[in-house]
Amino acid sequence: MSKDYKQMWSDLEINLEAHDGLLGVLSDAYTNIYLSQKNRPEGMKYFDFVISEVHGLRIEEIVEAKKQGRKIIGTFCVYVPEELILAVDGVCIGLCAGADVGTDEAEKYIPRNTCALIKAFMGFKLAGLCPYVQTADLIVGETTCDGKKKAYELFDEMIKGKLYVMEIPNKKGQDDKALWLNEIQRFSAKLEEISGKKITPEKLKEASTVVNNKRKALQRLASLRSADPSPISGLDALLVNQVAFYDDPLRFTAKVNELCDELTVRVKAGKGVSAKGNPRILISGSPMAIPNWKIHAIVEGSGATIVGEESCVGERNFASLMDESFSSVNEGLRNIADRYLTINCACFTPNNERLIDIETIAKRVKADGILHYAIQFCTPYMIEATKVRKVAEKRKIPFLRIETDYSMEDMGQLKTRIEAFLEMMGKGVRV
Ligand code: BJ8
Repeated sequence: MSKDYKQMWSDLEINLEAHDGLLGVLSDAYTNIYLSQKNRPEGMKYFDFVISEVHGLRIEEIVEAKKQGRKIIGTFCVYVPEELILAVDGVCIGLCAGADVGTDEAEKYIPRNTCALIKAFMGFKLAGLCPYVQTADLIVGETTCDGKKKAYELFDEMIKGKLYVMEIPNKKGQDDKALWLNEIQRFSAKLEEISGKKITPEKLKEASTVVNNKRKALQRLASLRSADPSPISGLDALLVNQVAFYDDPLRFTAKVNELCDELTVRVKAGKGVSAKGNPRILISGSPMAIPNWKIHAIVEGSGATIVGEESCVGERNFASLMDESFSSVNEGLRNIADRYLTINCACFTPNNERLIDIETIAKRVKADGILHYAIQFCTPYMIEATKVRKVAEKRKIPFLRIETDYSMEDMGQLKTRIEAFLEMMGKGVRV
């Protein structure tokens, strides 16, 4: 950290002692997993800095934005339209948590067999360890999986009624589209109410361009990973995708594009993070919120390279752009509704489009194997794994299904299974 933020954390009612412990663990994990990698692009220095200041400088910026009257909106799902938040000059922060924190406390409220992501967002709040939650003026939940939907009811009491829930349909028919458009309109009215600012066509256009540019930069990064050898490790690419949820969008986009410029030079020179022909793995499944680096660390520590993530912390977050050609707010809201319904989350039924996405990505990144990752007890993704297996079979590449939580207890067992999976590479025939 560049300076002492104790007073700021104390003002935000952070549990200082436990927080020091958390930052220590995070810093050790980052040093072991990230800084020990060889041949990292120079452009990753910015992201290293962001992580070192994850509860420092960025929080200071957010506190400052709040002082200037901007509203801080926390979200848990890529279905919540960032464009609308920016259109009222708000700050959008992704709040999902990827660490085993406050679990005992969380389990006093929710069953043990709840997914680790839900336990973590509740645990971080109960343990007084998340300065992002503390700064939020509004936290947006959504009706996606049953676990989240019901946990939000309890979470609302913990955050003193700051929760707002968007209804996300479970299907994509005409009635569902109408419901979803109505939800977008309701959310935009809520944002106007709490910010005291009107969404104008100009503001919405400006916001759409900012968010689309961020998506384009992430698309560029994703496509550079198609090169063999990949110019960047899966771990580093995952980190960039995680940082996308809470960094300032303009600065983030500029830094991702700078990184991509460097990676383009690497690709032209045939340089990469591993040897040409190294096993290339596509990860598909539940989101990996920061600092969930477990699977990437094991796979890449075992010698393979992760070349794509079909995940909400990955392709599902940036694959489609919003149509910016609108001339009224109503038209813009329709375009937002259309764009967000292209996200193929396992909470929808049927969800065959996700399988098409996985096949397309696997082809583009030249995946030698698909590793399906589900957070333990994440029923939607655990069940869809059966269908994802068929995509791998169709492409005649190995498939591995993993269900795990945030603890480190199963590291040895996972390593053994992943190594056996990697040994199968080369037996598959690419079509
Ligand atoms: S659009 S994936 S961000 S809902 S891991 S809490 S699904 S039990 S996070 Fe998600 Fe939006 Fe869908 Fe994406 Fe439930 Fe599964 Fe836990 Fe999950």
